[in-house]
Amino acid sequence: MRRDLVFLGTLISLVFLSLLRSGSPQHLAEEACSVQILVPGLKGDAGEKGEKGSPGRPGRVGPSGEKGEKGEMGDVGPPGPNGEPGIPCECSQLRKAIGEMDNQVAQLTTELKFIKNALPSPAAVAGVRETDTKIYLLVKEEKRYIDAQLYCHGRGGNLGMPKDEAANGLLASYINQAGLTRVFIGINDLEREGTFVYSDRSPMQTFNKWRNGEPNNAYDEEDCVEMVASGGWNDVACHITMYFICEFDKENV
Ligand SMILES: [Ca+2]
Ligand SMILES: [Ca+2]
Repeated sequence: MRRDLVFLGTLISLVFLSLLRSGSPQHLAEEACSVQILVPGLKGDAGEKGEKGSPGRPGRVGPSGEKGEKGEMGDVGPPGPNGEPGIPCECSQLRKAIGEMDNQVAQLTTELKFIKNALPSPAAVAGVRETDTKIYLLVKEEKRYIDAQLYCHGRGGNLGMPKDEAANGLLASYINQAGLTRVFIGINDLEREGTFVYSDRSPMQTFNKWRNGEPNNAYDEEDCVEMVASGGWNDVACHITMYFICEFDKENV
């Protein structure tokens, strides 16, 4: 814009000058001085730099960029801190308990020796019955046949298995003296109906003490055997509960 004004001013000055030259030559020198005043002078020195302007307004918010691709999986992190130390083994207490138990075992062994040597019938004192080879234990807990067998087996024995007249008579007197009428003994036909075996799986021999009319497999569900106070046998349902007699081989005790 400024350049255009300068140019326009120069143009007007030249036109005015040419008019003066063509119209009044005698006043040329005089007029030329006044004309020179109209002609723009030389460009001045650059002015001092202005003060810095105030910052402009912020621009409009641009459009959101495209979604970036999923980054790669990071490295495995460093291991976590160590856990707190565990409770130390109370070994001294365990040793102490074991030591006390050793003392008790020694004491019981001494007492048992005394009983066996001093008394005529140690079995009676201990509440069991015994023969030369067996020990019988009447268990006064009502259990199903299978649980009774598990109980005896868990203690290294079996349900009582009377395999001759002497053993059968011993069990019968045991039941009578305890004031009972019936107990489970270790005989069953669980595997094959009508084929009774002892609970150690040994087969039935010629000896038996079936009561009259037994075994009758009543209601088609009698696969276990009880002994009544007379010493007789009767097949009964296995799921009923009653007391029972365990037997143990002396050599295994
Ligand atoms: Ca049966
Ligand atoms: Ca029966």
